[in-house]
Amino acid sequence: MRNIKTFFFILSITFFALQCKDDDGPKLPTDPYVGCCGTEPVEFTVGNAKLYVPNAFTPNGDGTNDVFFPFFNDKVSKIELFQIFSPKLALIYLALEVDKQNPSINGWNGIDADGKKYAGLFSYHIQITDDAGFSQFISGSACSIVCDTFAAVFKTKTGCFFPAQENGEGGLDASLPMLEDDCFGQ
Ligand SMILES: [Ca+2]
Repeated sequence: MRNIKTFFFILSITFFALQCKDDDGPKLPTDPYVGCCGTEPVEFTVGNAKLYVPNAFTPNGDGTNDVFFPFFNDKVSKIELFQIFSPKLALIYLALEVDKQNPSINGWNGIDADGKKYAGLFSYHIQITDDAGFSQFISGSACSIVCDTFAAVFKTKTGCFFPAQENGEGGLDASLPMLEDDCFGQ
């Protein structure tokens, strides 16, 4: 009997201790950049068309990497349904068509559907048609980086490719500088 009482006493103490541990102190905010800069491709081929879609951008209005949009070569005839979704598949941004001459005007500026700055992982879907009429959807994921304290993780992350690293022909030139040292902190 005594042993059973002792057992339940220890059990209740353990349960209480675990509960205390759970409520112990303020919760740290979650890193919004988990999953950024993965192994997914940033270059695509659709028939004759070639595209580069960066997987990171920094919409802080400093004139560098501020807008998210696809880069492409001169074999693209049409870019339609440029869609941005949250990880929970909520539509954040939609452009029915991307202007071929000036694609950045239809790009996404990092503001979500509620008018707030969006930080972290998102997915995109884009319909491309090449100059022979071949049409295909491409999709992938990328990250919006607001230049806060969490952005320091990008100082050491590898595999992040920014708009500034486009090669001028719808491809990536990873040797080009990303031009983002200020955003990631000193
Ligand atoms: Ca920027």
